[in-house]
Amino acid sequence: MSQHLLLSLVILAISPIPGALQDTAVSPTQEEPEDLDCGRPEPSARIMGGSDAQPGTWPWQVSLHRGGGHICGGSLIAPSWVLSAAHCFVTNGTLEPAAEWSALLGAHSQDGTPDGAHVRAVAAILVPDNYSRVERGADLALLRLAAPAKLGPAVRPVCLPRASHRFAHGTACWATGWGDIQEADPLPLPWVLQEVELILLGEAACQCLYSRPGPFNLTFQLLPGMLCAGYPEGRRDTCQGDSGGPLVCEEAGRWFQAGITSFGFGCGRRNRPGVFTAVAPYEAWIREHVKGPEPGPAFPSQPQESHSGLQELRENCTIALPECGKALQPGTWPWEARVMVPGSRPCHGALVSESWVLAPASCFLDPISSDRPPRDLDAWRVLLPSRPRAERVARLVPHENASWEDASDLALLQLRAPVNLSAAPRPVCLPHPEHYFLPGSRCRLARWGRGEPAPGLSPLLEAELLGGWWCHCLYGRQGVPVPLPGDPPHALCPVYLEEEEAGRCWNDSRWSLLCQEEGTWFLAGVRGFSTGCLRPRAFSPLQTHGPWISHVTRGAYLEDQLAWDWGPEGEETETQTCPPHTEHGACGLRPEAAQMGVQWPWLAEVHVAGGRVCTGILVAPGWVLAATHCVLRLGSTTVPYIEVYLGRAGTSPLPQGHQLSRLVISIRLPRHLGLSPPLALLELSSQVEPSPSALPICLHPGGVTLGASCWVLGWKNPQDRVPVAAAVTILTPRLCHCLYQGILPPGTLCVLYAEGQEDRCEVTSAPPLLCQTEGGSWVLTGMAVRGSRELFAAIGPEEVWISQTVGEAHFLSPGGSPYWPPEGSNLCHPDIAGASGSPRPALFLLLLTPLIQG
Ligand code: 4AZ
Repeated sequence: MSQHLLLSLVILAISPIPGALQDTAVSPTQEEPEDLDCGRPEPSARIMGGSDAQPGTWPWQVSLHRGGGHICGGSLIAPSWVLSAAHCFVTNGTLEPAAEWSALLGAHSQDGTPDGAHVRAVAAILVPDNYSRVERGADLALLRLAAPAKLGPAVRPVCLPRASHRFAHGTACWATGWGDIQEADPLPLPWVLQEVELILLGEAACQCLYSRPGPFNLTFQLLPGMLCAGYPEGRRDTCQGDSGGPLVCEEAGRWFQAGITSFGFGCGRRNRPGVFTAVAPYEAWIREHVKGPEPGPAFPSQPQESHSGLQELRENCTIALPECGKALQPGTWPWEARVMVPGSRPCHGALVSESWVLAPASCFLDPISSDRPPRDLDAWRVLLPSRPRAERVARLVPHENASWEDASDLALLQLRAPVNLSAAPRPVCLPHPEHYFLPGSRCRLARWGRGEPAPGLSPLLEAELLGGWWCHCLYGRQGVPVPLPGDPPHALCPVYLEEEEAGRCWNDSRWSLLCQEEGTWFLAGVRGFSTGCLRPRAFSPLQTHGPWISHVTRGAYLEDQLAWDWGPEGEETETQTCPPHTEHGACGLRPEAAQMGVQWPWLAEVHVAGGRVCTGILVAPGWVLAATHCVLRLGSTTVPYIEVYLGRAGTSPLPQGHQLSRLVISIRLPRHLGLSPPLALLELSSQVEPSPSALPICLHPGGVTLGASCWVLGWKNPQDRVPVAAAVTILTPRLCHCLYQGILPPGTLCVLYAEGQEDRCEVTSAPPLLCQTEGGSWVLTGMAVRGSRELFAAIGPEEVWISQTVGEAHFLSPGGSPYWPPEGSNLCHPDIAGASGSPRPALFLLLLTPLIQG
């Protein structure tokens, strides 16, 4: 359907009721000749959460077709006139040609044409001049049929209310249509007309519900000429495809059309009732435009309850709270379901509604012959918390793409009888597809599937959710842009707030990720994989599966986001990509704007016994590189007691759990560089989990590449150790050689500080030289030479030593042009040689050199 209004972003707008309507308003006391019997179905006798209508119950219901299919609903108001919604016929501000439309009258199902049903061509479509978009109101249209409808038991007009009439809020009315039965879930064959009872909500109640921030953090201003009907708790509602159809209320034995289905925020969502165009305010407009020889619409007088004005004032604002995801204590999950299949270990899943349990499909399907469904469902049992007896299983519905390896390893099990939901068991909440779990959300693990965790592993671990950029760049697929907030993420990543306990191995256990929003728990991700023995760090998001789950279960608790502070990431709208990974994973990541975690994830403080603090750089999960002269006393033969801190940004406060420390258990020196080599590799007592506060930097075998920008990273003050970066240019080897008159050991880099940046970092801590490549990776290029601000021991030439020592150093592939353009002469200009004490005048000379030499 082209009028795709689902989740249409709703804007704040107040526009006055169109003046034309008021000018021509008809006096309520004026008696109309009652030329048409209306609003009376033949005596005898979805819409979301609705049910099949009986044939003939709603004889004014019209189905409006274009291109051979049902697009919108409508209502017959006179033999030649159908009332519908403007948005069905206006695309990009243009009214579609009437000739493309036809009206199906007297239909009960869209499948076949039963007695009395007939089709009429549409001769004209009229839309109010002030209609622009649904959220701005005036969403109504009049359709003139090319020939009058054949009135009969299945085809009769509805009554219209007069402009003065107010339908009392709290009235139970009915909406009808062939629209979707849930968001993105079309009405199945045989397309029987659906009916649903909806309660009229007063303006104040509706505005109150729609003023609560919703997805995309937008609210909606209810305008005059709109009315709401539904329930704060949602679940019963109109949906896409019902638009233009009628909302009718019975008064004095006749059915009056109170509203035209217009829009809403999704379908059946909590606190998001359907919004309808109120028909009464448009009496004058309808009368004015319905012309012709046949009888016009009927506006029979309606008894008006006198206190309706007061009702609006008395109405209170009832917000519905989620019915899912409530846990009294973390760790005792009231939705925890254990599926017992004879002959295998219990499979852990989650209760998602009164009758459905979600669990991995791989628990139940044979990976080799997964197309063969299990036959012994009779013997299966489901154990739920606080239930005296095990539940029996009626049905197993594997995800259509269920396989052992991918993120759709999901199956739904239907219980034979629904369970009574109380404190326990209670279903967990599931996210809608556009759900955005805020960075920093609090999460925990829950058992998932059949893996047996090693004793002592605690799912009670508390974690914080990483921002989308970090999660995607640490674990995401390369070359795929970082999903924007509101787009489904590829992964959800928790960072644990407790230190990893050494010696525990998380291999072989499977977990799901529960995340909390305002005290309500969501099943956010499943199948967290762990690499090595580390804790599971990337989960497959469940949100893309929400529509499948609600399609199968028809009752799962899908919830909108409950927390809204999007922070800087939410405002980030530019698509971003990630720097390349190496064979050992991500390295050298640093977001443009500092988000959660530290700004320099690989920067370590190396605390040497005796009080000295040196700069260190994490080059692998268990290794830090530092300048030898800083960590080892000259001539000393014993390894000092050294502690390494990661995840610190000086004294600035960091979220709990982001700081970690390790002891140094060995120091390796590159002996091939002589007796006092400049670089030292420090082996840590245990590896660190990659995170925004502890992530190895990248290395580059060839040194620096063209286009890289380089910095000396240190701290200004050794006491508070707040990191500072000074911009530098690395000088060409020839200039370096000339400046220092060839006295430098091979592999020494010389830098020139940007104007005014010379004194930013103090030198006794031996700061590193870093460069950011054009691809975005941060590369460790050098470590400071003792006592110098300008000289650095190059890292690139030590690739073999580093790789052999640490095993998983992140050497980027050597591609890329070198940093320096080819140099002409090897000779030093006499004025440059010897100017090493003051590199700035020397650089000046360098720039002049071609001229001098020329
Ligand atoms: C639609 O897209 C639509 N839940 C109609 C009604 C509602 C939402 C969407 C109200 O036509």
